[in-house]
Amino acid sequence: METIFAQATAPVPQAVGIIRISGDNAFAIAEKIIPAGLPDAGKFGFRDVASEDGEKFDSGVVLVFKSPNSFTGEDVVEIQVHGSQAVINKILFMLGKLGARQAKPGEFSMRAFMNGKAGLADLELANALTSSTDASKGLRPQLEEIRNDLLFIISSLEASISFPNDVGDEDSIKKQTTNLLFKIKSLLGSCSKPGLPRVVLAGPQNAGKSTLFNFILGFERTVTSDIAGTTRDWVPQTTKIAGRTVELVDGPGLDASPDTGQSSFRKLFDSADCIVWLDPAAVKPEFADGRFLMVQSQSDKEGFPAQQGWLRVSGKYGLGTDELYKKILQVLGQKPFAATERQISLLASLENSVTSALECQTDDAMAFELSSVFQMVSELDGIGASQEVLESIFSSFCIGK
Ligand SMILES: Nc1nc2c(ncn2[C@@H]2O[C@H](COP(=O)(O)OP(=O)(O)OP(=O)(O)O)[C@@H](O)[C@H]2O)c(=O)[nH]1
Ligand SMILES: [Mg+2]
Repeated sequence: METIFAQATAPVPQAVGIIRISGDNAFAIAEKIIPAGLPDAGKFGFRDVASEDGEKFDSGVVLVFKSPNSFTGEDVVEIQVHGSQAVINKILFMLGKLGARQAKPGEFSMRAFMNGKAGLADLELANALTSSTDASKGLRPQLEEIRNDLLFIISSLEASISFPNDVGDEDSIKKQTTNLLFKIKSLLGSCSKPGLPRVVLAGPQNAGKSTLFNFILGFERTVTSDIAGTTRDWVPQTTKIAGRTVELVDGPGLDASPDTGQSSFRKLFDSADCIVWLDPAAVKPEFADGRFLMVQSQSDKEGFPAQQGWLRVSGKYGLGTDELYKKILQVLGQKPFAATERQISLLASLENSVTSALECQTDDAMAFELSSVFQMVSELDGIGASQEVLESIFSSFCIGK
């Protein structure tokens, strides 16, 4: 394969900058800028990095990986120099002059995938996980299990179609398919989106959202006042709630009418993992779902009798907040698998298709429906995905990955 190169670290001031070179000529090209020669494959060494005319750019650690024992599966050289962007740019420029090509976004990962070094589900996740998250397990083992179950069910169906007199246990096929559906449902239920869980404080104007926001953070992040409509925009802040890191969002006042749910706020609500709905008067919004916690705010004030099903909290004095934190953690749950939006929506389609397969009246129809499910599993872990699909997924990665 054509030799590609890129800076694998972000172009920001930092102690170390890493340059990655991968492809058929990676060793030959790297040798031209490392006068003392490359360390042996699988080893690393401290080397000067210099131009072909002997101008020394820097010195650093050089790592050599011989195909197939590298991230991409190709010959790879990694050069770790000091983080000066000027020096790194000079080295990148030299590599271009020596016949290597600047990698496209995600091209290293795409080569790793093409060479069977990693599954798409894991690479995609690894990319998404760069924003920190507590969930860290990939989907690959679960997908493999689903794939094996599917293969078994489809081949049992094929056998029953071809030899109707010999194989006749339709109930067992249905049972296995029902089990498969259960596995998909539970996998979907245990997937969280990468990134921090998002907790949104919402409710009518003057409900006390910003006051509670500031109380949770422990400092005056947003302005509070008795003028309705003080907060005009969404204010996100990373913080800890009972030990769990979350993105807490304070927002402008909303009313509880159904229209509110249709408005542009809907987008933020859709992306929220938990919505704390504050209202001293305890008017429940019609669009509340399982992610909503109903909170009667300003509970220290008189005049708002307690309502059933509502927590009572005073952001001003911190009353009821421990109970609120507990409930927030319950809504967030602990989801062991992180997945991207694409993976979650494909898993949801899997669930729908297996449900339809179970409703099929004939073995033929069921086998047909399940083969489409098989295609979807392939798309999830990348096996059988078209070149265009792969390119579009990997192009969302950073250069250098
Ligand atoms: N007594 C009491 N007053 C509160 C409490 N929470 C908020 N307030 C007061 O209620 C008024 C509105 O509070 P904010 O926190 O600004 O309300 P908000 O929901 O952010 O309002 P908008 O940003 O305008 O939508 C302020 O005068 C606060 O001091 C509370 O728990 N107890
Ligand atoms: Mg406010």
